[in-house]
Amino acid sequence: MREVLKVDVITLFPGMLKGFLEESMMKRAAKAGLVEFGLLNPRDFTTDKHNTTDDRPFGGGPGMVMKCEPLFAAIESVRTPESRVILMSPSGAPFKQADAERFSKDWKHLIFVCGHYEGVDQRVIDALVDEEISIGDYVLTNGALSAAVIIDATVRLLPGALGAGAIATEEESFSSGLLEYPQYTRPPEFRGLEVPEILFSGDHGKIEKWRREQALKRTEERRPDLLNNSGENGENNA
Ligand code: 21W
Repeated sequence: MREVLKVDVITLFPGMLKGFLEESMMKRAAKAGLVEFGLLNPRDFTTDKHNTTDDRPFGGGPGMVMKCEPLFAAIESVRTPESRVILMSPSGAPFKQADAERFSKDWKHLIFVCGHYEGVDQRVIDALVDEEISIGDYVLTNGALSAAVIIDATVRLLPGALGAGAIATEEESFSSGLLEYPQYTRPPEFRGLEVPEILFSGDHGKIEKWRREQALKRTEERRPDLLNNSGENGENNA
């Protein structure tokens, strides 16, 4: 049985996460004692009178770099030997479902450090960061929303986080390695738009086979990269 997962987020924009953490499954998981959230603002760890969190890059160049002192102080205020420190960074490793599974199982304390401006002083990364993660190939203004994405994907995997009628992970997209098959519900005809006849056949073997074919066709069309059957995906999309 899992102990409570502590999740701290260090960000200059805690307001971007506050609403998210107080809504929906995050709120429920916290109320149920599965997870405990903390928000820390590096600005609160500054000691100069202007509360400086960033400065110009040595060597020149555009933008600003997040300074060591406030980030070290913020991280060290919550870090224990059991913490995993994760930097949200456009140069990080691409986030995968397997990472969410790992975070939900292997650690009792996650600390997400969100960058801003042009990045974070490398000494923070070298001294305190265990891994760097990106959520995809597009440019955000800061790491706060990316941390929300990781937290959402992780918390829903905590035992007891899904309500009744929880879907087994095995059946889900990205765990099977395929995209999902198309789904339909009542009515059987809407504005002349019909539901595929096979779904009314009652032949569960045939329905299963049709769904697998649909999932495969969709994956070939939209995400051929997922079908690279080398085992590289760590999945079994048969
Ligand atoms: C955007 C930070 C651009 C830095 C060295 C010299 C976290 C993110 C972020 C941001 C730069 C993620 C540079 C997908 C994202 C994030 C803010 C550029 C330029 N470095 N996943 N010059 N996309 N973004 N640094 O943007 O913090 S995870």
